Amino acid sequence: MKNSLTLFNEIANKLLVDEEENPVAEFVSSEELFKKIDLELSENSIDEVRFKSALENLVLKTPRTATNAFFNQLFGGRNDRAVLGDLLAVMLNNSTYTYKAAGVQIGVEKVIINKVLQLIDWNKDGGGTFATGGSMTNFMSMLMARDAFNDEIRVEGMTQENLIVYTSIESHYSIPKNAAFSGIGRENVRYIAVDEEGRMDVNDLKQQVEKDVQEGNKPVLVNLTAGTTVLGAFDPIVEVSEICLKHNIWLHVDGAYCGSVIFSEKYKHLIGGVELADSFSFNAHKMIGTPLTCSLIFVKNKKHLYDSFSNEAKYLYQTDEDEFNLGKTSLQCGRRNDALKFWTLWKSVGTKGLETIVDKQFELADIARDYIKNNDDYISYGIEDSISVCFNYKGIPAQELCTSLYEESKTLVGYGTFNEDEFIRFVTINAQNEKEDILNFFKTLEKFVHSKYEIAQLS
Ligand code: ABU
Repeated sequence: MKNSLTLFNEIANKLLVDEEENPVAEFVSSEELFKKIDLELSENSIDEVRFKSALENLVLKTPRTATNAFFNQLFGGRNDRAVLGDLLAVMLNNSTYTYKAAGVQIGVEKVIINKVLQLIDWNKDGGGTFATGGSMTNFMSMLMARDAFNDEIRVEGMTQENLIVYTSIESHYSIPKNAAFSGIGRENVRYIAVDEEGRMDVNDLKQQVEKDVQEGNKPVLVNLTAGTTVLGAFDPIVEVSEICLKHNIWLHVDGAYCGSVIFSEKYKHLIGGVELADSFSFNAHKMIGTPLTCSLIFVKNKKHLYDSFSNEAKYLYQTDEDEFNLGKTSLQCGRRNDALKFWTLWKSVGTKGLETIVDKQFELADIARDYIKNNDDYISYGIEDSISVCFNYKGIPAQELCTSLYEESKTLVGYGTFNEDEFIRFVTINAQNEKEDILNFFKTLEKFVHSKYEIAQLS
């Protein structure tokens, strides 16, 4: 039997070669999935030839998120050095809850957390940890906000108090879900209006908070977004922090999408004032380009992580201090090592290299915006200083166009809405792309529209 690593190399190489020629995988509809792909699990083992062929087929038919034709989501590309780290993490298979089980890998996580804390100026009392995604880091912030408001809730359960959470109408859908999970309740989420560029309207927030205070409700959390999912807008941190300070409300900055601007001299002003928040999160699997998932949350005072997430467990914590038993500040128990892929990348390119990765995405977005501005067939719906480039082409409904491009295996791009408008959301998050990849996207789109809509109408 062939060693599985040899098999991995053979299949991975085949994928790399195929991706060059076919950046979009053949479309397999959900209706046809089980007919077209051999996914069946049988009673008995199968021979190596059939196993390899089933695996190869599965890999080659899987949607390609690492190529220069994937602009659909808030991640993309394949960073070699980060992939190396993740492969090693799988080989090592540590669980990062204790020093005993993870040893030097705990150091990997701590060094990343400490470096980022320095960037925010939270290195004195601050702390941080990794979670399974942006929804979970938002959840952690909500739990810490709840417990900071009333530290008996985690002991006695929810009291009669109406705890209130504020977030903009453009924020991530995890906020109402997390309000349900945390016992705060979906109905206690106040959706704050945004301005014409998708940023939280500070006056609306102020009025809502004051109304709640007058009515005897208890404001506990304001969730700001650094990079809204559709437009990529950044909420105003400094002004909101004044409201939070006045009413003693926890301020979280959800930078899952674009919080990584913290690494860029040119763009870090977009999260200016982040040090005024109580917690801040970002996903390195988004702008930094590590494999999924690599989500980090930071707090100004690490006491809150311990207050909300630690629990004694004699069968687990048997050596070393809390400081090195990272399970004491984590939402999870068993926890995969998501830090190593970030570390291998950071170690190899340096902090300057991370900055280049972030800046490149804005450069690519500027190229796309210029193209749109200089071509009358496009209408722009986006904002500047964003890596989500939003537009429509020749008045074709965005949903229809994105779905056709997908089903005909041309390119993967999604659509979004803001106010009354629906448009294509083209995300330039793959820092391995170059100008020609961006221009190729537009060429592909135009050629597709020409053959599907224009020639078809003539004939
Ligand atoms: N946090 C996931 C957002 C997904 C998307 O809008 O592409």
